[in-house]
Amino acid sequence: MTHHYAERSINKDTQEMIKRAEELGIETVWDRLEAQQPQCGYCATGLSCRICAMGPCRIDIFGEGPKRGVCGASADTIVARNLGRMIAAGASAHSDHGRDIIETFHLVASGKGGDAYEIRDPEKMRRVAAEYGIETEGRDDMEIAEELAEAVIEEFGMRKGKLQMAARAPSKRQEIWEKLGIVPRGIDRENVEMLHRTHMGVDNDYVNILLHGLRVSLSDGYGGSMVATEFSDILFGTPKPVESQINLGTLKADHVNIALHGHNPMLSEVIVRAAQDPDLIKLAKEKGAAGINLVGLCCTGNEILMRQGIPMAGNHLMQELVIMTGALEVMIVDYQCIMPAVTDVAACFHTKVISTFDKAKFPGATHISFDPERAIEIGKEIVRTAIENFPNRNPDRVRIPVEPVNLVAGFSVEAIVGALGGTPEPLVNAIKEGKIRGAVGIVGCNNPKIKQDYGHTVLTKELIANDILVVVTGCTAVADAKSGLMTPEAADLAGEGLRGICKALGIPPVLHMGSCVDNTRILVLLSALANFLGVDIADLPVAAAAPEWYSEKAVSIGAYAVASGVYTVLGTAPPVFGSMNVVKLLTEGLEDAVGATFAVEPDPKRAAVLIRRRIEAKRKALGLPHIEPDSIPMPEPEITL
Ligand code: SF4
Ligand code: MSK
Repeated sequence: MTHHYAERSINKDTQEMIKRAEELGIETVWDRLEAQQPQCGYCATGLSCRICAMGPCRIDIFGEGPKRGVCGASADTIVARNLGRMIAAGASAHSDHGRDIIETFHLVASGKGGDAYEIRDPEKMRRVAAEYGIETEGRDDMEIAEELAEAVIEEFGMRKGKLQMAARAPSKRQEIWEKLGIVPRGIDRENVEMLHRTHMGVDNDYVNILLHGLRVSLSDGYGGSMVATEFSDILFGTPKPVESQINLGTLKADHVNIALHGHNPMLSEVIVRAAQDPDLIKLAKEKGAAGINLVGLCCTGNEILMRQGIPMAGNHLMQELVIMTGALEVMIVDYQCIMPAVTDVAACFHTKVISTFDKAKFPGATHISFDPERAIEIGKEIVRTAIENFPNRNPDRVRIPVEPVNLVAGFSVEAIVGALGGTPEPLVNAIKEGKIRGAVGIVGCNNPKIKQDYGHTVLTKELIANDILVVVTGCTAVADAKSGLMTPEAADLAGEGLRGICKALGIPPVLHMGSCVDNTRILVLLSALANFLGVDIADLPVAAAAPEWYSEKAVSIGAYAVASGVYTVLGTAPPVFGSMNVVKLLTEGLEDAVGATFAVEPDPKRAAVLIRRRIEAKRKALGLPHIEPDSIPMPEPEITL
């Protein structure tokens, strides 16, 4: 095996554990990526199609090979169809998560939530109910909850023409969607329509397919994902700033360690309670442990970090490595972003992987079917399993490589506006004066094709140094926090204007807004800023980036960001380069249609310049003090596709 660990991640904990994997001869995601080389060029450029049994087909745009599939589909059609299906898969994943949350809320509303769940933010519930036109005055919480739950569940496959929460977007944005015919309807409807359109012999017009792709993504952004965020807040509490710690050093050698991995907070919230149960703590002590230690991974980790301050072990590429510490009794998985390989790694240690959702089973894992009506009982059963497994740990194999790093998380829109004194005005004024030049959402995953966290952290540092406020979610948030960027002291790395504001408010220059479904918080914040100024989102000095994305969900997120008017820079190439028409549409044509485009730039220092130029151009258009965009020099590329 080659020793690539220093090139694979910027983080000491990850490097150490990759080294450990090599010592133990355990395969990791990086080894498997290497084994896949060279990856298929047709698939990488979106030019392969296996939609029907006349195929599979592939288009050879460069050589003498076929220019059409068996059915006659062109490169444009095939690339657009593939991208459309990626958006639909990502939107479906988010939205099915949202459906699970709203169904749990419905259970609570109908009095079947047992001891496990309650409405922790009734005020927010009343606000959302009012948006749905539900009478709240003088009514009991549970009565409102039931009516609201039914209205939201109905929206998944609704008959009416528009998702309610799409009305949160500025009116100018809604007019653009109306004009293009992409006002989002029910999530199920948009996704099914995408699968229909991309069936052989239906929609063969790449523009038409991709416009519907935007509509699908909007049904995720203003539907499925927004439902997941809003109703998680209502059920589990709206996040407020909270201190915690991060990296593999959050595992404790003398404790029973349990990692919570995936995306859905329904079970993890219950596990947090079960881990505080005095009987279970007593049992842990009887087994020789000092206590029970919970750590998060990926976005389930973000959910319980934001609301409960549970420490975070790491992001996407660390899920195998956390097991290799030898100190993990149980990894509880729900769904999304869980590599099937975790059970192979767990088999080399005493760690048990427990799958919990019937729609997400993992060969090699123990399956404990989660039922919200028996949530507490199941939560305790899982924690007990972890405790019983503690004596099976081999202390000689335990390696906890680093000390944890501090962080502050929990910046919901409510928390941000609260910190500003109840109105976005101070933020708007700081932007107007140029103390803050703009704001950027950096989101998305890790991808082993990129040195882990390099893209996230370099881009973040470049932006804050230039007085651009950064908000983060998902695995970006984890990356930035591990690098110490999520403490108030990190304000010292910011430019003078941003530094002053962060110091005055006692906040970090990088605000953790949650999990990947919580990108909807960014949509809500942007709408609030645009509405405050009476402009469209596309007029604001803002942008988005996904420097290390890998998942179909990220494609949906990118699409709804652009469809909302936010310029979005991707660090890894989506499979579209087989059609220059599709590339031109995504990187240029969409500007006229929705006021924003995608860009692809693998070098985060160059991505930062693209974003700064965009922000300065928007400042100029708004008549705000600005730097001439073209005067910002573009560095030579250090990283290429
Ligand atoms: Fe080939 Fe057309 Fe079938 Fe795709 S839909 S596999 S291009 S024949
Ligand atoms: S977990 S979707 S790797 S952000 Fe949300 Fe991280 Fe991306 Fe999964």
